[in-house]
Amino acid sequence: RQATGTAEFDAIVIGAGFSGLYQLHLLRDRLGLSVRVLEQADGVGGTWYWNRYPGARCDSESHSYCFSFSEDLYKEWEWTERYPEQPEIMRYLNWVADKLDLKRDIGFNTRVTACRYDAVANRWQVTTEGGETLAATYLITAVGCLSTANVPKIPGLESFQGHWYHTGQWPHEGVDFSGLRVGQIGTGSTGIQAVPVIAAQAKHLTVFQRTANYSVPARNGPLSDDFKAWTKENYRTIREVMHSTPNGHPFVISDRSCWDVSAEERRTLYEAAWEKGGLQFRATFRDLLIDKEANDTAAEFLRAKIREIVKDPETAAKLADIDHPYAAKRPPIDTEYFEAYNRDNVSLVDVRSNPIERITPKGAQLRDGTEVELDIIVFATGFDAMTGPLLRLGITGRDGLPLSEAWAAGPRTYLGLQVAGFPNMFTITGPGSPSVLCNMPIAIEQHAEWIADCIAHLRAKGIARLEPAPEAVDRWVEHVNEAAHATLLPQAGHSWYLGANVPGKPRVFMPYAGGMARYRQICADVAAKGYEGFVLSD
Ligand code: NA7
Repeated sequence: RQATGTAEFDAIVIGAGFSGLYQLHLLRDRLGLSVRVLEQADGVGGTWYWNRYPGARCDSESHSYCFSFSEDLYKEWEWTERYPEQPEIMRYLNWVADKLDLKRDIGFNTRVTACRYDAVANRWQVTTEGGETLAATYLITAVGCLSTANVPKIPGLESFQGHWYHTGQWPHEGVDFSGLRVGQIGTGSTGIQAVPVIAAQAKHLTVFQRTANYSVPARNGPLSDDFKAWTKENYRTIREVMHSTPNGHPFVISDRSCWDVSAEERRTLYEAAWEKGGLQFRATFRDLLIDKEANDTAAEFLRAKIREIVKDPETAAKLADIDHPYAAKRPPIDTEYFEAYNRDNVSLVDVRSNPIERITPKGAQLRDGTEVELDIIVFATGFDAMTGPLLRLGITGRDGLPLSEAWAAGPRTYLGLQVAGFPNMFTITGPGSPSVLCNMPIAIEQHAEWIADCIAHLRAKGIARLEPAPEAVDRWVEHVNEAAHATLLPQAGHSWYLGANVPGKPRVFMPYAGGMARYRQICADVAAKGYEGFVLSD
């Protein structure tokens, strides 16, 4: 700490979720840098610290939703279920943080309000809500992609006499729904997890659906001792698979085309995938995400399942009225989601045809004049994804350029890792990276390792600053666009991949859809060519 009161470090990392924890470990314990992590919560966990809503569980399988950089760490932890539940992930991340002795370098309850690049000193000046000032050569944002809650501005919400909650800002003490009339807005991955759990407790649950969604059963359950032993014995193979597939999951996407088999065989394969459950459903054929007609066969199979499960034909029709290709939006997986609509205490309102016009003191007023009386409103309405968490950090780069201005027409990065005009700032899982289309820890490990290697290079060579050349950013943005348009993903016009869920947000397809394995290779090549596309200066 200097006389000015500014605490000086080599690197400042913002966020203490999976990304921030691993980045701290790499920079501090492998490179020997002085590092400070700033975290607004009072504990580690990031996304999992905040998302404590009923049914909160990861869609990646537990043996893949963890760090795999250390064989010892991987083998020492024991998961209990096929998919880890929020409290178990929190236990895991706290265990990792303690094991690697990370907490002593994390400032908790510390919200960053501004990050300013000082070109003369070549330092990032960071200010916190509590009035602290810190400075470092390297600024690394580890703020996650889905951490800025999107609460729709429905008129009258302030007049509501009941309680309302967003799933991503859930009270730590939980919410007791017993005997209460609950309204849930949103049927994305989160909403689909929450419905059956809330329905089991509430007096009545009304689900307000704007966009119907596919879902495949998760088939969650306790892990057998045999499986646990198998994951440990096969650590290397599992890691190799996760590193070689486009989505970082521990399963292989079939190299079979949907058209290689007869309609009957196709049905048998879909049926087997449905029984097996989980995200693997989309791996049934290699062309499901690139060939619309191939996708239609999966989509129709899944719609038929909804009609089969849901007894009331009118409700089934609303749930199956899905307007986008399967997996063009993030495909949810569930535990008894569609089954929940067979309960007497669950009803579905299609708010596309009959929107909520306003929230009244007593509930939700629909366009057709109906007032649905509610005691609690649950907003499962998602996030200002990818750019939201970065833009709220108050970042200004070279020549006082605010990030919000640099990205006024949508995010522009090189490799999702750096922004032109923001020297020595690195964005883990930034827009333009494949992270949200990938099993997250696999993407995070690659980003954090690449950043650590890059910083090691700069220090070894005595290079003061690194930032992308504008032409490299142009080329990457174009490549991200091409990669998206080679798939069906942009066809889901209302997805958060496009920023379409937040009114006024520029519509840019943000994630890199070219696959994690390909991306890993591109990043490695860039580094091997002396950080091609970056400007390195003294
Ligand atoms: P998502 O996937 O963005 O889903 C949000 C849901 O909320 C979706 O059904 C939206 O409908 C709906 N929504 C949003 N705003 C409104 C308004 N104003 N009125 C009615 N309905 C609305 O977020 P999740 O939290 O479920 O999942 C985020 C990620 O977490 C997920 O992808 C996984 O990676 C884990 P829409 O589709 O926009 O019409």
